Amino acid sequence: MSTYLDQIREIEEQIRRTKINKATEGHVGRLKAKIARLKRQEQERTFGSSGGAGEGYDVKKAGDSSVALIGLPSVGKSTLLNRLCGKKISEVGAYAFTTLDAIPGAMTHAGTTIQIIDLPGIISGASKGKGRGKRVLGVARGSDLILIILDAFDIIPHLNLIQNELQHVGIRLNQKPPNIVIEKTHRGGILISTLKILTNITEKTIKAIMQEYRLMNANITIRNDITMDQLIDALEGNRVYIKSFLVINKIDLIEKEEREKLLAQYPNAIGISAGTGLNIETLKDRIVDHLKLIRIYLRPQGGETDFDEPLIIRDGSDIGEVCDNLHKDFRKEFKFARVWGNSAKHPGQRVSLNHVLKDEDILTIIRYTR
Ligand SMILES: Nc1nc2c(ncn2[C@@H]2O[C@H](COP(=O)(O)OP(=O)(O)O)[C@@H](O)[C@H]2O)c(=O)[nH]1
Ligand SMILES: [Mg+2]
Repeated sequence: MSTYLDQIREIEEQIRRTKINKATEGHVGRLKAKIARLKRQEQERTFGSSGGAGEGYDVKKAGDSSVALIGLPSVGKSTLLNRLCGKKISEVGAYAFTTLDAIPGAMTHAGTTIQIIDLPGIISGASKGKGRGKRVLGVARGSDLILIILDAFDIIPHLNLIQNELQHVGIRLNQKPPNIVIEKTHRGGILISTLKILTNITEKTIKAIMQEYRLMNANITIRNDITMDQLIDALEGNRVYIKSFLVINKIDLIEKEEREKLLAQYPNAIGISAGTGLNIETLKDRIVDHLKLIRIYLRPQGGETDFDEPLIIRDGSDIGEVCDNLHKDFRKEFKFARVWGNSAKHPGQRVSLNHVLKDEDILTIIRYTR
């Protein structure tokens, strides 16, 4: 039995017993930081220090974005993959663990091609290396959207388990990364500057947690109303922030009235039947919406705009990212660009690499040619 796990459990128990108030907050903060460190050590021990995807599971990114299907065995992930991609890609089975590899498929919808990855069923303890779980979670870390697939008859226990496992490997669902900048200094202790009033954490606790990370002299700038856990996330680093929603499958087996009652309890969920195809088009729309993709029409210098095949990129991308998307050398060879459309102050505005594009912009990139 791992001593790390014993220690973690013991500290968690201590936190549970402590009533959080102004007097105990710093103490709890330190305990939480200790847990985060122990978890990291435990992960490094089990998986090596990278913490990323394991060998054999480097699913190559294809398409405009990738979506990971996460769920326990037999909830219908493989059935759903086949349904979304319109053909049989993944084996469906009535028994657990039919899928042993991550299986990617391509879904085309609303002008985009999206990679859907069917992952082997997650089981309890996956983040600690069980059932190839670590690799599964590694692929999930690299995706743009995570769909938590649930069986309509097993929602609560599965949901809790999956959320715990994802949390444990540093995946934060539907959270914005906390806006915290930490700069080490040589003297002067810890200087805290905040742009908003902090309602969830005191300055004393911030200092206590930072000391737990051996940061005695540092400037910390906090731009939003953070919690203890978010500060620890920032100090740990290696966290990924991914969008997610729940997909409740097999609703064909539930009476209509019961269905509505059930779904009303999960506002962030969509009810579907991968088996019969019920609500699949709505699910596809939702996937595309959540990925926040935009279309960019490219116009070669002195040529015609290609309106037929827009470049699909993530909302918020700048021209530098478009360059990376087009060719590995484009960023180096970039001279300037011109944009027409929603992001342009005037038609044909001359812009640089950090210009952020908007949906349906027309873009011309001018490069130094060698
Ligand atoms: N009634 C019903 N059965 C389904 C549905 N989706 C999947 N199944 C069945 O559930 C079992 C497990 O499906 P599978 O796709 O292999 O699950 P996975 O282990 O999560 O990949 C199979 O027998 C499927 O036919 C559904 O929407 N309704
Ligand atoms: Mg499967």
